[in-house]
Amino acid sequence: MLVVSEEVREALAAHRPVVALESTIIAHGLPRPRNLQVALELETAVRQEGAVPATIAVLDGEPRVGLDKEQLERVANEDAMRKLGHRDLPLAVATGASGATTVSATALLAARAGVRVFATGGLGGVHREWTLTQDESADLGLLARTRITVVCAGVKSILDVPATLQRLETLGVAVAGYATARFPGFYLSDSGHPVDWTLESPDEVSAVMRAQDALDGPESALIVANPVPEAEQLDPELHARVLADALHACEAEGVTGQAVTPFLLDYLVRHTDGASLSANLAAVRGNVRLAGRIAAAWAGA
Ligand code: PSU
Ligand code: MN
Repeated sequence: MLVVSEEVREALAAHRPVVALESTIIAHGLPRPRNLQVALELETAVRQEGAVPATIAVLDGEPRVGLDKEQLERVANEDAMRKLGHRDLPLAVATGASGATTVSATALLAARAGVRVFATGGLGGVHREWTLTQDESADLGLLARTRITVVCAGVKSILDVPATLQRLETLGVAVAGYATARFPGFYLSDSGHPVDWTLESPDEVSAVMRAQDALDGPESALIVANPVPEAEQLDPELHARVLADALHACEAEGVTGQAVTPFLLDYLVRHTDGASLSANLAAVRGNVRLAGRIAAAWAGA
């Protein structure tokens, strides 16, 4: 049922490094036409680390692992691209729909294809209004049951960061900071919350992956939380001020449910003069490069 591109299939068969990339960030997380440029740029960054990129999406009901340029263009530009979490996959397949995959759907498809390392921007998590809405991303539950290594820059500060860390603990998902003892804050190098473990090199990450397999515990993920470099982060004061304003505006305008995240992200981009977008891209770029190096260490292990 999975359509794995020839390049990705050959790389996996030869035990060469492969990095899975999600597509929701392209279809729904970035403005056009910047989104297509970023999609191509991220694939190039993976190649520069000596790994093969495998961007994942569902096109006309076919879950695809590894997209060509034309297929990437469809993901970036088609209005009919849905946002697919893992629960949506059978529905999209059976109805022939097309959609970009979130972290949960990407992790599931990557693992089924035999791709062990996955790079993204930020994970979904627990929303601040959880007590009213019970809105917690399906990313967390899926990562508790999928053997994959996800390189991310933490979660966005528009979410409830400590609640998200607590849920990851409860669900039994391993979390390690990469060269930091602090959980990154997506736009910021430090969310203000600690992590229990720090890994210092791709080899060390790869050793943890081997230990996960050897221990044969529940099939859970490893989250490698990689901070955006301090020089490229959003100014923390600007971040705090605009985030507070955005949360107020959201409440004042009565924005709720699925509309909350796009509203807040758009507000941040508009009220930081694009600085939040620059920090966002710097974070994703760094994650993709690190994932390439981890995939190389894993392939050589
Ligand atoms: N965080 C970002 N940008 C994104 C997402 C998260 O900074 O585009 C996307 C990811 O694909 C993530 C998804 O898996 O949002 C989570 O959505 P939800 O909360 O609906 O599960
Ligand atoms: Mn959500």
